[in-house]
Amino acid sequence: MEIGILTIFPGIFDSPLGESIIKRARQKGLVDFTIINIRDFAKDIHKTCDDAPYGGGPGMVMKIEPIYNAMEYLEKEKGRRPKYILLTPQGRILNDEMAARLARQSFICLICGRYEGIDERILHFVDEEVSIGDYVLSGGEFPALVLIDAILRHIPGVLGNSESIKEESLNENLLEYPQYTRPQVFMGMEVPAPLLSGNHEEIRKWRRKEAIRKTILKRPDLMGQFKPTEEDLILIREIMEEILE
Ligand code: 6GU
Repeated sequence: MEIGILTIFPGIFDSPLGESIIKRARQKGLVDFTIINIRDFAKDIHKTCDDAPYGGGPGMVMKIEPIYNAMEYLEKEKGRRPKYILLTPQGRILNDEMAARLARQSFICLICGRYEGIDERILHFVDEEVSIGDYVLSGGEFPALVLIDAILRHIPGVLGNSESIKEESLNENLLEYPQYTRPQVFMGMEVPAPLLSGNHEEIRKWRRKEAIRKTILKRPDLMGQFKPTEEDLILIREIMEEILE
């Protein structure tokens, strides 16, 4: 997958894209980044990327020409048009389904605006607007990194075997079951007995039940989408009785 990034702060991307899973994905040739400094495409002597809003008011607005010029450059360089995604708090809120869908694209370009906004005419040139949640961030750079991480996890080969197993339970709309490692007792807190039993069926059932319990207690909103099996229904009844005890 090719990912273009248009930003006035290219330095923000250096370390996050050069570590861990994303670094490994690049080394394997599974993803290639082209980071473009929008400022390089401002044509005036001062390299102006923002200006006062028409109609007055506070703050500055990102100009459209430098962004448009950067888009043209990217397309000429790569010989094709990417799917353009604008990171903005006005976009659709990112979820894993969206990330999986974008992972099937071969070329995307993320446009990072500053919070105060971009000239509205940018919308004529972008395919999608994405937000990462209902809170204010000063720019689209961190959201772009969040989106990249979420997307890459859906590209075959990016995750090792032991990493990708985790995906499945999340897809089912359940939180992960609780995990423990040594020591067996820490400050008097013991690892739950079923995990020490060596009985695979007992361990599987305990994990399933605790994943459901965690979801009910911490993210009850997810339970609406959860499709319980016959066994799950029995576990849910047990959990409810334990909660009401
Ligand atoms: Cl994509 N951009 C900004 N500036 N703030 C955000 C956001 C994006 N998503 C949530 N808050």
